[in-house]
Amino acid sequence: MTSIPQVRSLVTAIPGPRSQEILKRKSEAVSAALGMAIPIIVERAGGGILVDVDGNSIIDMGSGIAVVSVGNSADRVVANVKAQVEAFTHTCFMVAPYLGYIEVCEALNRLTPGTHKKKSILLNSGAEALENAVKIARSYTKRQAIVVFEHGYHGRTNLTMSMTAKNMPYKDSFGPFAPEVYRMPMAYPYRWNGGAEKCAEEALDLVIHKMEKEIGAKNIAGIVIEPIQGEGGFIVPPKGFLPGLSKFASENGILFIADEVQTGFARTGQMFASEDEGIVPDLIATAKGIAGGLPLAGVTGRAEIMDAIHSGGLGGTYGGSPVACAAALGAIATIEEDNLCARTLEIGAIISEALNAMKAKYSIIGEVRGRGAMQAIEFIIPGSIEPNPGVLPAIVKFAQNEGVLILTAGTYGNVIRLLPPLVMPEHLLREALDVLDRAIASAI
Ligand code: PLZ
Repeated sequence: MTSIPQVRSLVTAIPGPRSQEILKRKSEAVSAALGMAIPIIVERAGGGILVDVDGNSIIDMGSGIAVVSVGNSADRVVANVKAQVEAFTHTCFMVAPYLGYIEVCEALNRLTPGTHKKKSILLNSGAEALENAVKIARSYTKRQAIVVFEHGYHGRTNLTMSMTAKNMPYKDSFGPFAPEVYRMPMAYPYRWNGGAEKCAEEALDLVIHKMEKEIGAKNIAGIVIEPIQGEGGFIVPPKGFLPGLSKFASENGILFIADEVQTGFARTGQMFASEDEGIVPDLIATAKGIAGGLPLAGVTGRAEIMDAIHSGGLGGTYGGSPVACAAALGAIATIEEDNLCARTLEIGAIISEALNAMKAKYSIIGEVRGRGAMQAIEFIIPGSIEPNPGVLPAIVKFAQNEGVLILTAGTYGNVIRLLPPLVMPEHLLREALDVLDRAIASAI
C-alpha cells in the first residue's frame, strides 16, 4: 500500500506559495500552449491522493486522465520498474528483444475480447496505437477509408487529430488534415433529435446508410470507435449500436477497431468496455491504464491481420520500452489479483447513486451517464437541453479550493467527468462526491 496518508487536507490556499513560485517558472519555461487542470505542483502521489509542494493533500478524481487506475506508484509497478531499470533500460525491441515485451503482448492477447488467436504490437501513446491500427487496417484490407464519429477523440498527431472530432483546442489552425477520414453521426441518446428512444431506433440505420451511400462499404478499411466516448463527454451509445456496427463491418470486409485507450483495463467494471455487449473487435487499441503511469500502448488483433503486414513495416525506437513493459506487468497483475473489475463496479454504484441524487436536486444537470469508474454529468440551461459550459469553471474551482481535483470534457465543454483511481478508498470517494455536490450547489 502507498505510504501516503489517504486523507484530504489543505494547509494553504490552492495554489500555495511554493506552487505559485514554481508555476511562475512554468510560465517562463514551458510553452503557453499546454493547459493545466489544477494550479498545483505535485510532489508525491499514491492511492487516491496527490500531495503538492505546499503539503496539501488533494483527492484525485482524474487519475491523470484514466491512467493511474491502479493508483500512483502502485507497489507492483514500483517493484517491477526498479528491478527493470537496474537490469537494463533500453535495447530497442526491434534490435534485441526482451521477455517483458512478449509477456505484455501475451497478456493483451489473453485479456482482450475474443477467444481467437491474437497478436499484438506495443507503442508509446494512445495516438500512436491508433495510427498503427489504421496502418494495419489499410494494409490488410487494401482499402483507404477510415470511419470515425462525431464527438470522437483519438489523439493529437496529424492522422489522429484528423480522426478527432472537436476543433478547439485540438485541431484549430493545425491543418491540413489527413485525407480519407469520414465522420459519421454519433448515437448520442441525450442529444438525438427526438430523444433517446429514437436514437436507439434510428442511429445505426442512419450511419449504415451514410457509409453505404457516401463512402461505399467496399472502400472502408476500418470503423474506429470508442465504446464509451471519453473526451467527447462519456457518451454511451444505446444498446445495439456497437454490435450493429460490428456486424456491418464483418459482413463487408471492414475491420471493427475499438479505441479502448480510455475505457480499457477495468475502467468501466469490465476489463474492456467492448465486453459489455459481447463485441469482439478485429483490432483493439489500448494505452493509459495499461502501465500504471508509464507511457505504453498496444494494438491487439486477429493473428492473420497482425501478421499480414510486411516484415519491418511496424515499429519505433521506444515502443514497448522494457521499463514501461515491467510497469504494465505490475499494473495488470494488480488489476487481476486485486479484482479491480469488481471493485470498479462498487465504485460505480457509489458514484452513480451520488450523481443521480445531484441530478434530482439541481436543474442544471441534464444527464448523468457512464459506467463503472467512468461517469459524468452533462450541464444544461434549466428547462432546455442547451449546453451550459458557463457553470463549469466555478464548480471546478470550488472543488479545487476544497482539495478535490475533477476533470471536464465534452464537445460543448459542459461535462464534468469522474475517473478516480480504482484503488481509491471509499471514504475519499464519498468525500469527493460530497464536495462536488456542494460545488454544484454553490454555482447555481
Ligand atoms: N483515444 C479514446 O482518450 C487520450 C487526451 C488528453 P494519447 N485522451 C486524453 C489531451 O488533451 O491530450 C486518448 C483517448 C482515446 C486516444 C487517445 C490518445 O492517447 O496517449 O494522449 O496519445
